[in-house]
Amino acid sequence: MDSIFVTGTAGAGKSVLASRLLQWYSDNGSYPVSLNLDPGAESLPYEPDVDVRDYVDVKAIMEDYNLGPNGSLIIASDLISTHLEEIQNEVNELNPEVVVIDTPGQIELFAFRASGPYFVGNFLADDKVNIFVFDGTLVSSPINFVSISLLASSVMLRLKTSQVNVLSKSDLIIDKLPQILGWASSSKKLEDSLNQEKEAEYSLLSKEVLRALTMGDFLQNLIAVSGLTMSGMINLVAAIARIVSQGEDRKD
Ligand SMILES: Nc1nc2c(ncn2[C@@H]2O[C@H](COP(=O)(O)OP(=O)(O)O)[C@@H](O)[C@H]2O)c(=O)[nH]1
Ligand SMILES: [Mg+2]
Repeated sequence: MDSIFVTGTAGAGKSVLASRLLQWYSDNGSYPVSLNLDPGAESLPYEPDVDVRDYVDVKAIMEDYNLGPNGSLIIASDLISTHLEEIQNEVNELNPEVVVIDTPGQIELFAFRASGPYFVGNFLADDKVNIFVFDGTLVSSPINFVSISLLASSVMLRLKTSQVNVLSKSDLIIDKLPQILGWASSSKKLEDSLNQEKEAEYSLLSKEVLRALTMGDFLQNLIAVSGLTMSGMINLVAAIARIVSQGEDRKD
């Protein structure tokens, strides 16, 4: 069994992408299982096979601890890893070839607190990959692009897994797509665009961040996908297959 975690900022399109991956794998003869790790999810675009909400109840935490929704979500996210064993058992019983794992809406609750990295590190699977979703509608300026690239790199350092970076909602940003993909593949192009920015201070800071990311070899290609049209899904699945061992089997 291989595991594919889907992470990214709130609203980036994680859940939609998870649903599309599940669909793609089952349409192509694999047996995928969905695992929802977002205790705050109100509705999901797929039917979770295994669901953290069966173990962690955000509304009950609000009442028990007299908390508002944000405080409750923090506790709920911290509780995820305490249910690792039960969740692992549920997944193992289904015996899938691949498990697609949707993560909490807010990336900071998952990647930057202890629970998420613990869960990722201790969840048992043959191979693990993290898909980090760049929200296509957030990265239209070079300064935003650098910020999200820094976040993607921090998440990779926190989760310590192989990572595939994805640009979501490509159907909404068709005109901008060549430029954004250009930034991802060439730090020179990104620097050129930063040089044209009017906000000199932000631009300078972004250039310093870009330099650090380039030196650390953190900049990765982006795979543009659309959850609406399914465009780019083949490229994404191929990139995942290059990382997880199951890719060898699927080529047969
Ligand atoms: N047009 C378009 N909308 C998308 C796409 N992916 C997600 N969305 C929309 O973006 C919003 C947030 O998506 P969701 O998957 O719930 O984000 P999450 O918070 O990262 O799980 C929803 O309204 C989705 O319908 C996409 O590829 N194209
Ligand atoms: Mg979601």
